[in-house]
Amino acid sequence: MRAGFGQFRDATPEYLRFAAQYGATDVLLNTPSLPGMGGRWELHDLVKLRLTVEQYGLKLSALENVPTSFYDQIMLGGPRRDEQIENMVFTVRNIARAGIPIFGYNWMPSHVWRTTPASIRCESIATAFDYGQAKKMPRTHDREYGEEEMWDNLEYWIKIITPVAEEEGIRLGIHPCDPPVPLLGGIPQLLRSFDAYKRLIEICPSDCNAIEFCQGTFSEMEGDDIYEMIRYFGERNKILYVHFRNVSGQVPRFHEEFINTGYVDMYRAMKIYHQVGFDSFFIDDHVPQTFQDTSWGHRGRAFANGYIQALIEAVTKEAVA
Ligand SMILES: [Mn+2]
Repeated sequence: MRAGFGQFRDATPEYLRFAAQYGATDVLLNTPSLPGMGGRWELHDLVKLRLTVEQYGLKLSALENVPTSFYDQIMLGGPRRDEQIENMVFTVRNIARAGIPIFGYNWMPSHVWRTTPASIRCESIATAFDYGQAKKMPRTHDREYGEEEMWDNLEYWIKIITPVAEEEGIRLGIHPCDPPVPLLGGIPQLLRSFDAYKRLIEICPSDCNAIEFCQGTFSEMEGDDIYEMIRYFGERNKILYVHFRNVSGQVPRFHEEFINTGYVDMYRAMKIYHQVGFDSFFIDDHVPQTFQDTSWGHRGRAFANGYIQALIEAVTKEAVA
């Protein structure tokens, strides 16, 4: 188990030096700003990304997300779906051939939603969500979409892309819909529960049809047990990597928290990853904003990453002792 940094777009010397200085081994880039002409990424641009990261002694272990415009019609079943599928197959093959072993993406045509932020410990600012407020927001697309048509679109895609991933030796995983509520802006938040993820992995029983395990979002799922979900998906080798962050509670209302002050016992969680033989990396995902921190959150992330490193050390040494 390893600690990584991620959630920055570009492989700049500043971010990479920061990650290396704080002892990370793995790096994840989120929606790197590559020339996406024609809605797809080229092999040479992806190879260049990996080589840049490796110059700092780090491993480019995953790419997270492509621009939503690359595959919105795949999610919604629009008229350009097949063209987008062709381009996405091209991109996924290129990510694999560039030597990047994991591609994580999401199934949220209208992205992550939050409502008014919360002031937490000593005026730190954390993002928050209140379903009551969000329900008043207007539709984000042309019409309201149905739950089952969204499942049909997802199944159609998974059945096409999984064999491609197997052929190329790349693992794909989907981030849960955040916040995990039934509907936002007229779009079903399909992957919002333990049951929904069981259904997803059963579409194609393959190591290449897996999960970008945002523990933060899984912890937000109403009525579901986070420890049980880590164990269930961990034992089945479905967890590609982990967004290791904490929240105050579950939907319909929650705010984000410091890594060690949310409702989830992170030590207990880390022990389960270790017990099930999880062998990949953790990143902080996002952190509360504190005094004089940068917008990316260098201070907050250094704290969270150090906490992750300490937990990994603790559970690993305990198991040996
Ligand atoms: Mn996440």
